[in-house]
Amino acid sequence: MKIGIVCYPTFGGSGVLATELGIALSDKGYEVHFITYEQPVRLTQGFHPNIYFHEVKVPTYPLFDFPPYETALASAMVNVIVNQQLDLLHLHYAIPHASAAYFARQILKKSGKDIPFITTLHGTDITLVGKDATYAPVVTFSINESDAITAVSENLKEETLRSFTIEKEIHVIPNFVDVKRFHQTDKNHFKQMLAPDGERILVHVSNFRTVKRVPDVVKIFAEVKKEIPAKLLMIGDGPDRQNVEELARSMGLYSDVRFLGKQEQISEILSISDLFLLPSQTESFGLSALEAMACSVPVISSNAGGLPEINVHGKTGFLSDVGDIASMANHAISILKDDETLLHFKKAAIAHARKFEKQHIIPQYEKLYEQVIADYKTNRKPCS
Ligand code: GMT
Repeated sequence: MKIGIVCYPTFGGSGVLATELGIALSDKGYEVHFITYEQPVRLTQGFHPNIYFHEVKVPTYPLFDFPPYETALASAMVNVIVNQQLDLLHLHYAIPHASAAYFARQILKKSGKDIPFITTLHGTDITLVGKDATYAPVVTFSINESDAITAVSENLKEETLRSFTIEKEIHVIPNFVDVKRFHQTDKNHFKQMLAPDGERILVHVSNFRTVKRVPDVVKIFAEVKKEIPAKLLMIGDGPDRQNVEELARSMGLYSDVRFLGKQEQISEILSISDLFLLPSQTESFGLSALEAMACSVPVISSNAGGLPEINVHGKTGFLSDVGDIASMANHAISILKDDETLLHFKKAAIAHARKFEKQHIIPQYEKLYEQVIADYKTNRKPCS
């Protein structure tokens, strides 16, 4: 089977998941074609003979204040579908991928070369951006025109049904983790450098957008540090990074907080970490927390969105109300206070993460692909 995957190529969770899915499918013998504007970040690690990357180029012109990416993307989809004889398109993040795919499919119907498309909803395409009136009509239409719709958590499915008029079933296929790549490895020399006096290491990974409430991470850390010697690693970059660096400086914490920026070897950093902090305003799933758990790192998170579906309160970590810094700090201290308790949470974190191992999840996508392709062939209607 030849599958086209359309995603954002950046460090965001939807692009990471799409890339991991493409790699897993190619390992199983599928031919995978990524269609996006840059090489997806996780695709830069190693060569995969069944994976092709098609760059969407968006030419500029003095008339364009906003170069039309969606048009360029739809044209790229048409070219790749025809030239590579794809069987299916799988879109990650609805905007603008689903509407571009609808457009491409309409174009191809004229020549009978049209193929079905599946849209996977990831989070902010529904919870923040998608339901904004600026985009909502196009998002609703193109989700409904998808041949199948998936959501990465039960919570996101419910949120989608609350916010849009959806006429089709939404299949929940949770995100997954490759435990062969994400597991704790011995990086003690590295830990020694960052925490020379045996301090606990707390870590946060995100795109530093407002929705992540990154200032809360620093405030939680400040409370923890009053009780337990600790260091904080901040991984990623984005609009709030500068403010948060300033906050850490103004709170006198800068020597204990390291802003490492975007990193590719996340599992190595997670391997030396004791606790993952994710106090998000909204989070449809929290892939970064799952990757942390796979590396035996317990999670202190908010209880927003789909987070309770992966972080089990009192077992793999703790959940608190959004913005409740005192509660998150107290829970963090309760995990970090002694080695025995920490080890207990670490073991529970990895055990729970294994339920989301890729071999349990990928077959759900494969089954859906086969069904969608078969149904499309049966119900195919020529363009009127
Ligand atoms: O805003 C982000 O966190 C990035 C965003 C994306 O789509 O790139 O992440 C969303 O998709 C991830 C993968 O499915 C989920 O793990 C994240 O929870 C989700 N983010 C939000 O809902 C805020």
